Amino acid sequence: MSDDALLPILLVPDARLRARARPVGPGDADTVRDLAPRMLASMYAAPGIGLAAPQVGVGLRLVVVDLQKDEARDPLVLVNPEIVATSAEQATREEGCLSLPGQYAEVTRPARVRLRYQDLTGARREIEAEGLLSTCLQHEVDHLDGVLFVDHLSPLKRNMILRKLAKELKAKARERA
Ligand code: GNR
Ligand code: NI
Repeated sequence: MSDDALLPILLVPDARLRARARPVGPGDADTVRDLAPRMLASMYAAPGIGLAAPQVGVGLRLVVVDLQKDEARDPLVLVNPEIVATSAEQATREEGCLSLPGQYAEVTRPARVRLRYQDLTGARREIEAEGLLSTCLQHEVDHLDGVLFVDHLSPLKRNMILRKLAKELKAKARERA
């Protein structure tokens, strides 16, 4: 199937965002070849700088990322990404998530990460990231484990954000009715 339609992005509290995704295997080659470009298109349309397969209802360890600096596209597709090393140094950055639209909070994570993954051809690759790319990659790998950026906050801040989101989504649903 080769359908260019955008993939709907699941919103909290969809249970599929809380499930652990399974590794991509040799039998998933067709699925991944079809899904990766559609995930990229959906990410660009949102717009966002990253998207994990569970956010579009697919429980596979597949992530797309593009920081889109200077409007030049530089898509990165990561199959079975794994964080293999993190810096002791931490960094705090404001995060948002397409599955929690309109919600933002400062999250502290390791400043730098080394990530192992496979590209679309199945070749093993490794990258080291810092800055926004480091934050984004950690945020995406979290999604594969059913973890959201609000899980890194205090229960008080997390609940404030979740309640605010629920209220805003309810108001939006009412507007549409
Ligand atoms: O578009 C996104 N921006 C962003 C900003 C700071 C930290 C992480 C991100 S990822 C997010 C898209 C998304 O929800 N990916 O899962
Ligand atoms: Ni996200």
